[in-house]
Amino acid sequence: MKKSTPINDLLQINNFIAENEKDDKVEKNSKTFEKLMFIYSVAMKEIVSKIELIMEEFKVLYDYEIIDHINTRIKKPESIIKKMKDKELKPTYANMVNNINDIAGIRIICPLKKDIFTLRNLIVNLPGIQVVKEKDYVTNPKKSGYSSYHLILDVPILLSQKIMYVRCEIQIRTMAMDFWASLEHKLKYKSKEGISKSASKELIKYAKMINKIDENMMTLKL
Ligand code: 0O2
Repeated sequence: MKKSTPINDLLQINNFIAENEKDDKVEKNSKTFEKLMFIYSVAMKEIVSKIELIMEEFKVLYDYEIIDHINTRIKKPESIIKKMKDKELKPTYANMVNNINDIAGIRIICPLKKDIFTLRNLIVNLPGIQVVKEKDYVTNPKKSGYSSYHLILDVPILLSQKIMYVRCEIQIRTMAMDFWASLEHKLKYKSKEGISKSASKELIKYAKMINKIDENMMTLKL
């Protein structure tokens, strides 16, 4: 009888980049890029299915909608290259897989601020998940007013009986935080000069108002 392959071998994402290609410039039409994006999308689906299970569990067992909705995206090649440039890195395959943490991006939108922390605790304790980095912009918003909880995770996926850890970014925020971040993001990218000083000031003011609303919403019984 044929012996089954053990699942304890680890596969590295770097294995999918040929040795002589590691320092090559990222080329969006290459087979290598296609393979890497496939791996990121598998990891993204894997973690999303686990989060959806948490969502269903809360709905069915506790009659509570802890998640309003989940958005996912694979970062566009142009944005990956721009981010490497902003980080003053050469746009190579090796730099891409080693330094860009949000190629697979998941955004969880929940009703209340307290849901963010409940979800954070459940996600970091999921079996197999490795936490690389956390940024709590909910407790400490960014200077811009931006508020969200960021988790950088290594998510295990199974490929041909081998486990590979793939980096994903999860952003968790309330509906109100998402409203602010989406509009601010649009404003930022609309003009080359970015947001004017006076608009920035207004946005900081609105972020504070939104934080107040999020706090007050928690006093209502949902
Ligand atoms: P996009 O287009 O949303 O993908 P890291 O390398 O992971 O340690 P990183 O990614 O440089 O750190 O920084 P950070 O602060 O964790 O931000 C990552 C993402 O958070 C951004 O991705 C945005 O999605 C969001 N974000 C951060 N700051 C702001 C802000 O001031 N306003 C808004 N609207 N979003 C913000 P990208 O790649 O910049 O953009």
